[in-house]
Amino acid sequence: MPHATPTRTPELHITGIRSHYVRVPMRFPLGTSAATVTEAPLLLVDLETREGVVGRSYLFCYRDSGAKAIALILQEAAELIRGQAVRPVEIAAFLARRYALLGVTGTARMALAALDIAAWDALAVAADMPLARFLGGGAGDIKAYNSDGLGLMSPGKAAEEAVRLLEHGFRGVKLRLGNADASLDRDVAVAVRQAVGPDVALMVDYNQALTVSETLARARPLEDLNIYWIEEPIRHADYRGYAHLRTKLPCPVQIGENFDGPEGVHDALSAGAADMVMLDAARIGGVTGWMRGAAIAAAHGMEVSSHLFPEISVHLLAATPGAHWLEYVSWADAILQEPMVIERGFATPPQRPGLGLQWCPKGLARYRVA
Ligand code: SMN
Ligand code: MG
Repeated sequence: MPHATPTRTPELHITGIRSHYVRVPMRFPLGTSAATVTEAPLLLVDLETREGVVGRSYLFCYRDSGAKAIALILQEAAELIRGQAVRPVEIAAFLARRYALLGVTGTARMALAALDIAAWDALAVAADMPLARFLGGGAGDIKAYNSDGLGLMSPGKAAEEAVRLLEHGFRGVKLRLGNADASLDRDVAVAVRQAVGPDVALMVDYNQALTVSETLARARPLEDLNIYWIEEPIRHADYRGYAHLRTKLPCPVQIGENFDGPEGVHDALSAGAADMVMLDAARIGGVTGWMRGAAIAAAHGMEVSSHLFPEISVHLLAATPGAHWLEYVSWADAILQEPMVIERGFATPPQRPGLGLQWCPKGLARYRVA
């Protein structure tokens, strides 16, 4: 049989970026020790190319001002790379220099990450492959915990919500703690453990609310609750503090959603600051940053979980050695044509080309911020 001649995908070139800011009400409002979020400020990004391929990504921007600042930086960055070939590694290096004086951190980091993710999406779409496979990963099942809701709330409410969150077969939930009253933290954790039973993974997240000594004091009464991991109890970059806590706490220390680029993974792990890490596709620097961060984590033998953006993270975890848990949130459902599906508590990258993101016109019209 004659071989089919492979068709060569033409190189793509950037013509511009469009972003859409939407504020989507959350099914389960999220009260953390830092702030309460009731609407998800999402920035949806389209990277347009001369060849007609559109690459997409989206960001959760935490606050209204975050979305506005990121949109502004994205527009400026798009001007800087207009006409360039879609080569994410080269673009990342180019923009890192252009933004070095402002600082590639915070909102600037997130803007460049959105661009990077959209650029990788465009390449995978052009190659007609799911991003997971384009990155050399499989279609593997990734276990997912339900991270909707379970913010700071009363023990009764938390117990009720935890049970609802286990629908669709989830085998894990994450409870936010860091109440001013330490005994309330303990009561809520006990109520949730009782409600979900002994076999569900129960993570706790303090969002940097505590000091080292407060963490030790609050962890002691949780000892018999079989906590799966304790997340960000102290300031995110206090790696010495985390290294100390690891030797004293009865459960694994999880950090990483605030790693500022792959260098953050290196700094934290060489300081012995974590038992496991979770990468945030935006703060780690998009797909390019994630792959580097995942490689560093792999060199330390770490398990790698994801932070938010489940539709994007599922592809990245499928290409990550030591892939651990996907953090599932439903926040983007209302603006997606095909919202993420979790089956029996597992996530699988969709077989559509690229990330498989298509904006739902109705959702866009309804939740768009003028
Ligand atoms: C979190 C994420 C997004 C907004 C607030 C809090 C939290 C998590 O730290 O890990 O889910
Ligand atoms: Mg967290």
